[in-house]
Amino acid sequence: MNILPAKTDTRAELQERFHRDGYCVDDELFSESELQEIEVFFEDYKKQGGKVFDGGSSYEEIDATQRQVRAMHPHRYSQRAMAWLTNPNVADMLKFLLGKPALGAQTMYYYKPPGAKGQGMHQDNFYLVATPATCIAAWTAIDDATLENGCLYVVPGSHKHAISCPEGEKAERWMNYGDSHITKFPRETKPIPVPVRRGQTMFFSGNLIHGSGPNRTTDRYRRTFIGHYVDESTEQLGKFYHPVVNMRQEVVSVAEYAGGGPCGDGWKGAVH
Ligand SMILES: O=C(O)CCC(=O)C(=O)O
Repeated sequence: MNILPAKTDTRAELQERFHRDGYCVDDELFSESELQEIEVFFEDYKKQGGKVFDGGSSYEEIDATQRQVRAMHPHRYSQRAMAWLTNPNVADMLKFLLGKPALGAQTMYYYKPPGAKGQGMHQDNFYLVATPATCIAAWTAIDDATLENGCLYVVPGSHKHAISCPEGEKAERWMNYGDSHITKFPRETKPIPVPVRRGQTMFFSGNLIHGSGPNRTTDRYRRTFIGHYVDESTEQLGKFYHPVVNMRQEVVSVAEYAGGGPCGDGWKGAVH
């Protein structure tokens, strides 16, 4: 049985943890009625085969055989998803953690149904290639996320490591969590699970090594609304993450990443 964390930490403690470990978990940034709205919206979206937005479908089946499904970039098609990306409480916490206003770059919704496999261990900024500062995620649980239904795992402190670039063909399977291009895990620090309650938001650095466990239950989804952000000083960002918006929902100009970073000129980022 998982013990889920209760709300106890001050903002200053969360900030300290974020800088020390690369992540922290905050509570109640979304109201219960907003959580219900998100839940209903994405259930409807799934029922309609991802065709409920103006602008077309963005419902993505990552791996049909593993029942791993997610919606990609819903904020581009829905004003409501844009409002969740720019939620004032999330924006305020991001500004507190980053020391600068945040810009929104990506939204996703993971359904993670019973039987879904996990997400391979990775660092988000390998994909977003935000420079000079790394990206940050705000990952909000719509269901309690536990060891049984596939909560996130993180390597605390790994945000202080550089981005790991793929080395050769061999991808390591890390436990049951799917393929990962990261072949050299910082072995001195083991990944740890981060169970969270419905409505808690986990913030984590774009350099933090993280993934998620499989959903081993037969009857519980592990749904999550995720926003990926960069800070206002960002000069370049991978081409899959434009347009970029500020927290007033205005499009702001950020150049497309031109290559030449830690993984070489050929690497221009990817859909994450
Ligand atoms: O929710 C998951 O299982 C993985 C999410 C993730 O890797 C991310 O948001 O960067």
